[in-house]
Amino acid sequence: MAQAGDYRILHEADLRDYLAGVPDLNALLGGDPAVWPITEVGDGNLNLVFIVKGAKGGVAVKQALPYVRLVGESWPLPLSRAHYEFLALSRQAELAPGLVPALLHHNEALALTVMELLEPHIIMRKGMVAATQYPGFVDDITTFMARTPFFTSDLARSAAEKKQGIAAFAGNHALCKITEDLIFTDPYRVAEQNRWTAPYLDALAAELRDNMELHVAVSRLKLKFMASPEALLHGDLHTGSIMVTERQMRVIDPEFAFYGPMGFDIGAVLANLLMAYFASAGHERAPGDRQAFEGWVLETVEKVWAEFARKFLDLWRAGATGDAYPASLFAGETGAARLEAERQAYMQRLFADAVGFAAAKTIRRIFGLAHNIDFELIEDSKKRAICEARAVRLARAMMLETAAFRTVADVTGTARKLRDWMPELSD
Ligand code: SR1
Ligand code: MG
Repeated sequence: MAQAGDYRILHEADLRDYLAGVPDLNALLGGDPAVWPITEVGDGNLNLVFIVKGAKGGVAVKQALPYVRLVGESWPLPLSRAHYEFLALSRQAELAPGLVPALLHHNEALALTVMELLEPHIIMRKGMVAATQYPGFVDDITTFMARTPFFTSDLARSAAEKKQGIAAFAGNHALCKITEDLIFTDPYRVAEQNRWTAPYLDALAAELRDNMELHVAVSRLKLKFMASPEALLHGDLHTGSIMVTERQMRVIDPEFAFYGPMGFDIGAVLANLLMAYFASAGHERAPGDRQAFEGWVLETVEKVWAEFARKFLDLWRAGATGDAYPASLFAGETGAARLEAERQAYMQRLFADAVGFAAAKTIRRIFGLAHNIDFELIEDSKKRAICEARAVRLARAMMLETAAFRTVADVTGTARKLRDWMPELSD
């Protein structure tokens, strides 16, 4: 793992020399290293990301900074996150082949990873702001969402293997702490880094600070996040961590990976689609001009859950090689029927977890430190606040009345009804 002292931030000239000095990368890039264009393109919150192009090919290079890029050196952050990201990408590549970028090179000391350059893929969030539909997305994301947790869970692994998995990621606690603070705590208290579309959302922000029922609900979710190592999670599975073309998808950036509750990643995907839906009205150039896109988003929310559940259950029915639910306890027809009922109950519990986590993921993007471009690119702040208030209304209900959302159609139906709801704003 990266050691203090061995590490240095690689600026353009250093990076050029470094890549030229790695024979495989030099050959892959090709031509004269002196003329390789190198562009820093990182627009995430934590790291440096470079695109390097040679005569023959290109690569993406990611280097962890020893601090949070979004905030600066006043917020130090361990370089070891690059180790966990590399480890997670390696596991995900085995479990969900072709759905993460190919790994080309890793340097632990420099906290640096070189990956396949994804072209012409773009960050899905950006595409959705432009109202682009992605017909290949559901199949790819649900394969990733089903296979990576299933094959790292007690349903597929022996107790010993599972605990080794937990141990391998247990050191990534600084990244978990970011989630624990920024998602499950800060939006519900006075925190220096909180921000929202003021003054319009002032009353909603105050409600988050004062509503004890919300504090209980979000604290239950926080505990579940901290104390339920069900499977290997991506840990930050929003639409900014997904690169797409119309037909292809790759999941990137698993630096928040750890063993946690499966519903957290599922909730992240659902929440980010729902936020794209609510933000869409704010990007209209003419009334109704994004209707087809909005219909596709809600259909996608429904299909993501349905396809995820189908694929996960298929894996469980076909390959329950783990120590949970021993076959010897479910013998015969009665046992098979009881086990199937148990699987259905498991999925219902997982859905409820996803609904709760989706709510928390939405609220943090509107009142916490890290916002998203879905809303941020709506220039007119009153318009933005209206879109955000609709998303918050759904999220608030999902957090406080989780059991009322029995099916994914309950979620999309409520979202649809809120599409044109006019909130009362502060002024
Ligand atoms: C300080 S990091 C803020 C956020 O950026 C990452 O993408 C995670 O979502 C994290 O919560
Ligand atoms: Mg990221």
